Amino acid sequence: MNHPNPRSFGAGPGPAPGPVSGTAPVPSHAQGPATQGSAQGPGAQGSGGARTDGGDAVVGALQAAGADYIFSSPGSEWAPVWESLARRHRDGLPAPRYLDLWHETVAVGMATGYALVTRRPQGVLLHAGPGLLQGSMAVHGALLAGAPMVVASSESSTYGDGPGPDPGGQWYRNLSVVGGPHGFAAPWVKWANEAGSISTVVNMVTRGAEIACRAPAGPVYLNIPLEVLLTPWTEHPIKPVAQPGSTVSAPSEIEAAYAVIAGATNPVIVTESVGREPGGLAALVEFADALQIPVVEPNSAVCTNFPRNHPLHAGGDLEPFLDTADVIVLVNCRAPFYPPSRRPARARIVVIDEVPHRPHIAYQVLQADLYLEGGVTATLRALAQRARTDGVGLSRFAQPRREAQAARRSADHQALVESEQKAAANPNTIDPVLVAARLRDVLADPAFQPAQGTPDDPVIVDETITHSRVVTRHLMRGTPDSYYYVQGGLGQGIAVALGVKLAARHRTVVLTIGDGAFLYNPVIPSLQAAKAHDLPLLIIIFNNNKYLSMKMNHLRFYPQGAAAQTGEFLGVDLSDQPDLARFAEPFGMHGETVDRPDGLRPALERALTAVRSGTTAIVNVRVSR
Ligand SMILES: Cc1ncc(C[n+]2csc(CCOP(=O)(O)OP(=O)(O)O)c2C)c(N)n1
Ligand SMILES: [Mg+2]
Repeated sequence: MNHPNPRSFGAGPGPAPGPVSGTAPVPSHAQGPATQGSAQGPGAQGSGGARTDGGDAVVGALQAAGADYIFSSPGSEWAPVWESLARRHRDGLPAPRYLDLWHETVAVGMATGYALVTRRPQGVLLHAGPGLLQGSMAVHGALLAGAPMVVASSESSTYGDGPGPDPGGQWYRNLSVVGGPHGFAAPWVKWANEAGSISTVVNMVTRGAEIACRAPAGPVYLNIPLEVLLTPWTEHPIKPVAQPGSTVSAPSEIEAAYAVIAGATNPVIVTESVGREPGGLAALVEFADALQIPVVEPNSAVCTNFPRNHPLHAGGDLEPFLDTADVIVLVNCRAPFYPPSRRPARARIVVIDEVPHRPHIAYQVLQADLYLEGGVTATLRALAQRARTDGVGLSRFAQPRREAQAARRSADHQALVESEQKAAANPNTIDPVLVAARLRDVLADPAFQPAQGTPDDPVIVDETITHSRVVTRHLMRGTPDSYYYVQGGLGQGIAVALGVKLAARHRTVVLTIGDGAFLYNPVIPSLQAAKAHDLPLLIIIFNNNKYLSMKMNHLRFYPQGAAAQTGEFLGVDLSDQPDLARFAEPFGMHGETVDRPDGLRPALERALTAVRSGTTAIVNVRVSR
């Protein structure tokens, strides 16, 4: 059924696709929804497989790429996909599961959360240029988070002026964008292109999925014109996409790096995202243990990388090490120094990262002396193995290092306990530290564990701003995939948490979020998705009634300015917000607002009980700062 399509890649409308065999021409200026010729109907048998169309090719290609889900925020171009899915469901044929979602941020954010946990590329269908624009902030977030997905939407190639099916006048009048949506998607995805012909659509989807899951993983975008989706296609088996191969560092490179690291007196490891790699957290533990090197997980960490309770965890601040360390090992650490030119006084810098230079980062300074660019998990294991066979070089340093780290940890633990005691001392207002500490305790309390099965291993998805350090310090644990900081712009947190829950239904998923961030979320479509797809979340709002970060930023630039003198801080006030817990009501969810410390723990217990019984709970905590 393939027919020549002379259109070039790129922007211009070009000639219309050639005649579609067996398809009666339809009026080209009709403005209604797309009309399909009868021969394009599903299930019409050709000589080979079923005669379907481009929609089915997309579904088949996503299936072959291993997508478990298609997350969609609908548009008129997707009728061919819906038709394919309806046919596959009717005929008992395989297909990715399809979720209709009510907002682009929800579709993309859920794909992000799901891909973060599974590390597999998913399909996301949005509507034309406008739907892609609406979802673009979340797509950018997926790029920063390293979440693989194939995002697709359409453009028209005929605008109704072709002999083929009529796309509908909205494409001509409202939807078209000069250069095509792939033109404006390009800077915030890994790869953007147009699948301009039915002949290439399957391989374009495959190629997109394969690119998406290569390091650094991220979203790709494909413009699949509506006319391509409506073009007849003879179903044929699509080869399943193979798993990516692995990259490894040469033994000589490992040896050179090992010599530098093992020869150091005062080394430190820094990581932001080793936990994103399959087996990365365990491999880092193995490596750090083997060489007794402390691990700093800076505040820019995006996921769980190293157990917080491990004796070698050295907190979230690299600064104390910067001028004393003689070797700094950066493991998946895209932006270790700030300002970027802040040079460690004397350390040699070993970078372990499969792709150290993230193409999406505009400015990046690693100050490397040595690179190990093989797969990170394998590299860390090889270094640990090398250390175990060595022993001699290490023994003279191990003891003093261990002692220094033990002293650091004990001081840090003391400070943590004191900050929680201080937070608990005020009987009238709720300090944010108290929220994180109580939440941690309730989540760990055996009385609130699931009735049967394995003990819970909660996942924290964090979209707080000024409270994010409190969350990581007092709440983050360190089992694999148990913490994610929402990347990019505000407003995706609920969706990302839903995607995480979709991939980890047996774990409690907690969203910690500021009041401002909550208000940026598409709350109604997000809660609808939670309900419709049975994805109960525990949502904890750190509500300080303002955009505190904006005020802090203002004061940083103008400490004695007019705003500081008069108290007129613009861009800060959220005092006329409604009671955010009440958004739960129309969905039959659990919601409560807490403003006194003694009410906190019982409220968290009730909320967790609701979540364990399958209902999303929103706890709106009025915090003192
Ligand atoms: C989409 C988007 N718009 C605007 C911002 C800028 N911004 C960063 S933090 C912030 C305020 C967040 O308020 P809240 O969640 O209440 O946290 P708080 O500052 O009070 O800790 C804003 C508006 C952003 N990050 N993303
Ligand atoms: Mg706030």
